[in-house]
Amino acid sequence: MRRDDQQFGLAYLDPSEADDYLARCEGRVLGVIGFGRRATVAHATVWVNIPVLGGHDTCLEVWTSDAPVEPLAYQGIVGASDGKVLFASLSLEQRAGETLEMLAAQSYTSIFEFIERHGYSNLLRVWHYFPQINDNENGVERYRGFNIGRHAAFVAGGRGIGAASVPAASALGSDSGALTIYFMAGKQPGTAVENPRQISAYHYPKLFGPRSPIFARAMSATLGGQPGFLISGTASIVGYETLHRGDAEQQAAETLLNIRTLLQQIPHYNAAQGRLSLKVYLRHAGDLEMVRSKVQAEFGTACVAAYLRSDICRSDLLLEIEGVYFNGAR
Ligand code: 3EB
Repeated sequence: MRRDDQQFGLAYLDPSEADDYLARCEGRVLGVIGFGRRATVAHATVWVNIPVLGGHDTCLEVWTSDAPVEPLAYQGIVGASDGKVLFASLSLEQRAGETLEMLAAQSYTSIFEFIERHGYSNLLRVWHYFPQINDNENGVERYRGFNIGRHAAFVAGGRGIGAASVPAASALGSDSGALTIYFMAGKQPGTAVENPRQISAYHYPKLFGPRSPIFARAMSATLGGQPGFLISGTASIVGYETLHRGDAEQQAAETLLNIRTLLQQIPHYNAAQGRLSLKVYLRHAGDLEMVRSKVQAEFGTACVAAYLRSDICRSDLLLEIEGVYFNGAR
């Protein structure tokens, strides 16, 4: 049923589909992330507590390689690598007296150590989830505190903050649980792609926090021999400002225009032949039907999309969409 289970790629699956899929991909599974209600899965799964919208209780994000993988584990980070890329995750529980800033710095420091130790030093894509993203902690919004810690780890790790060293990313609020991060890193670097409609996030003015977020709008990389394109969390931001405050419909249109603009940056983009998967985060579940119809109108039914209920890192953003595009023969 899945067209891409022999290739490098990802699928969003219901638990009822997952066992067969995982059996077909045995030995090639890079990672499984579960959203929504916990279910029994025939593979180690990282759980993120954000509700799944659209009728299913659970959504499993399954990343597979076209080649055999081997497991990796070191100091609380677990994952797998296929010889070209590594996929791994970590969860850090926030204890009394700790701030999210501290956890962010610790996580990134461990991630850099992990990828360098295993020889995959190029961070390509990072996903972050943590609770109360828009709440205050010690006088600073938790997301902004997260940015301070991430920035400190980049500096301490001797990593530059620019096109050559910044991964694609997303950062979303979860309903509860630890700071959960999963990531992909390559032996070879990818190529960071920016959106000409937007200021690079790492150049955001201080208005959005003392330290800018560190991510590229997208990352172009060869994955399993195919040209791949990893699109960061994308929202209704033009320049550095949120547009259409309070209007989810216009935010959806602006977000889709930003995604289309990113896809147009890559020479291999082929709307008819490529495979596009989107993960759509909605602050308000009630916007599901409206956003889904806009996504379908923009990308058609060939685009696979998962819909989740989540807080977004700026309190005036009502939705955010991330994506993965492959131009590979089916
Ligand atoms: C934005 O464009 C929206 O902090 O890693 C999108 C993707 C966003 C990644 C991050 C934040 C991050 O600024 C927010």
